[in-house]
Amino acid sequence: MKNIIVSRPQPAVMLITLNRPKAFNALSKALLVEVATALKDAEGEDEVRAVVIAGNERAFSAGADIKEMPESDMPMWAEADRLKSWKTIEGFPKPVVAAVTGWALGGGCELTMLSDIVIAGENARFGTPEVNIAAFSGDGGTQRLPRAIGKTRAMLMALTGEPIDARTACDWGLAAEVAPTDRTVERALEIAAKIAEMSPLAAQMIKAEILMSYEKPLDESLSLERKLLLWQTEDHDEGIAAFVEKRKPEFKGR
Ligand code: DAK
Repeated sequence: MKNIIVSRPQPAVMLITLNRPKAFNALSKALLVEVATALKDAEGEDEVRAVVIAGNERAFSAGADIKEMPESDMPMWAEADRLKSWKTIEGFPKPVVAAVTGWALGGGCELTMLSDIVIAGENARFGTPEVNIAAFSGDGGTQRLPRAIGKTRAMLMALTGEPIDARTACDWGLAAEVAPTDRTVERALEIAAKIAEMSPLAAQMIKAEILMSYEKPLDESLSLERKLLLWQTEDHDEGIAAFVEKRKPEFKGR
């Protein structure tokens, strides 16, 4: 992989570090394809139970690669590899924690919104500046941003292109926590490690159910949730047994 670094700080946690520092981690097509490939690997490996996506201190990601845009003989947005990669990121079933330091702009901000938990470093800046190049957040941003922060704040960000700081992002619901900048990745890894201790079946089901609340009308999602009354797994039995026996559960993902 040329544009990302994939590591395993722990057997159950995959860390994907975006690695185009000179371009502020702009999301070139190649970088997106590599992220999607790493996530497919993570999906296929039972041992991986959570993923952390990070950038560097100056930039999580400055968004779509603006310099790639004129090279394309069709609208760059519509290229199949790009669209497929975003779809893979969107459909990744295991929990993803984003460790956001520096700029998270445009597609970079959209990538944070596709993550399940966002930890913002104190120096993080979130923004949707596409309006400055007469475009818009077209990889899900115009739809996910208002769902995350409400209409008027989304309009403010998208129509002015002005970024918001980490504390504001946290207050508005774009981030779950603010961490010291130099501890952001560590904090995200801690959270991922905690999730990795849980039953992977339960973790993936929780992710799917919470995402369902954004996608379906309430009556439909509640009735789907009700169908899970039949939920029965070995992990669930183990969780109950461990509670009764006052010991730590050992979840096997069955
Ligand atoms: N793409 C390519 N290169 C970028 C980049 C980007 N998005 N952002 C920064 N860089 C590069 C700069 O060109 C510069 O490279 P060199 O000149 O050194 O070769 C290097 O990173 C450092 O940038 P600066 O010199 O500008 O550094 P500053 O600290 O002064 O400023 C900045 C940092 C991040 C505030 C600034 O670079 C900036 O404003 N960057 C652009 C951010 C942006 O506009 N992001 C949104 C991109 S558009 C769709 C429609 C639209 C979209 C998607 C879908 N559909 C219709 C489906 C658009 C999505 C986007 O994300």
